[in-house]
Amino acid sequence: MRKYQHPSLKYLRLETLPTPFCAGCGLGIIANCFLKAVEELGFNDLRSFVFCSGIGCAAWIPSPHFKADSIHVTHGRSIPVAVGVKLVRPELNVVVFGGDGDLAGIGLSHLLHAARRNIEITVIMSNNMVYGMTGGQAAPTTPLGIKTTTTPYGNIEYCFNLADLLKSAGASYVARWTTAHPIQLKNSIRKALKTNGFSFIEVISQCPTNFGRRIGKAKPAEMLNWFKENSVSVKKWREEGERETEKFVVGEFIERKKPGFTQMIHVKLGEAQRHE
Ligand SMILES: Cc1ncc(C[n+]2csc(CCOP(=O)(O)OP(=O)(O)O)c2C)c(N)n1
Ligand code: SF4
Ligand SMILES: [Mg+2]
Repeated sequence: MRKYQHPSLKYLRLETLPTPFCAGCGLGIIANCFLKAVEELGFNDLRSFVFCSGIGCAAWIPSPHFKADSIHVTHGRSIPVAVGVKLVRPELNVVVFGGDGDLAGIGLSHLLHAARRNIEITVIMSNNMVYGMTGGQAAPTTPLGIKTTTTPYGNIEYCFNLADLLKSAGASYVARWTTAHPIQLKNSIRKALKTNGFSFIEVISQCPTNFGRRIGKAKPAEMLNWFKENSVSVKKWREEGERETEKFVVGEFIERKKPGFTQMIHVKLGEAQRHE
């Protein structure tokens, strides 16, 4: 009898497993959803992909685990590298994985400008609401009032609504889900990979070690229940006037067709050559 092999295993460098993620971390769910989406889209391997990531736990999703070309760069700088790769090799699927600190803290301006240019790359951001790797410091995504190592009496800063911000910046596709919505997340990743422009998916994800423990939800399941019970659809949120809310607003924020940056640059290059 043939031994059952999980379909995603063919995309992984088995010698790099297990991953360094803590038990119950949401990053495994994100990786799993991504590989399931890739499989459903009919890719038998990851040869047509290039993955870029910066620093932080989330940045470890593709590198070194995915059997693909991947670039692990300095903190916050994954997007410029991804943009460079896409400009030189537009036929490749360029995907960035990163954390909220990496992409929305130190790397925020790169993220916004990539969305504004609508460059044809996919960015998947794990939002665990803290700097997980360095011990759970507050990030620009930490909700108001939450206790972290750097906000022991509760955070007094408002956090970004990143999905909304990326929509305003000009991205072609923007969605937000939590790790308690794996089917919706997988379907969004499929859409993002097929988007002919900038696609951004924010995934609210559990960091039981450096976040959950400090907010009284040390068990991963408690965090997943928190996400599930406190999610509201973007449709309902809009109907209710887009008010500031403590809920997790989930769904697709925008899906629109407009030319991407590499497409436009190649048109302009052609025009310039004809005028020489
Ligand atoms: C230039 C620079 N500044 C600070 C750090 C320290 N540092 C490493 S990871 C990290 C934050 C990671 O948080 P996030 O991107 O949210 O990823 P997570 O670990 O939460 O998945 C920081 C500040 C660094 N490596 N380089
Ligand atoms: S510190 Fe948090 S984000 Fe990092 S691997 Fe552990 S649980 Fe996951
Ligand atoms: Mg983080």
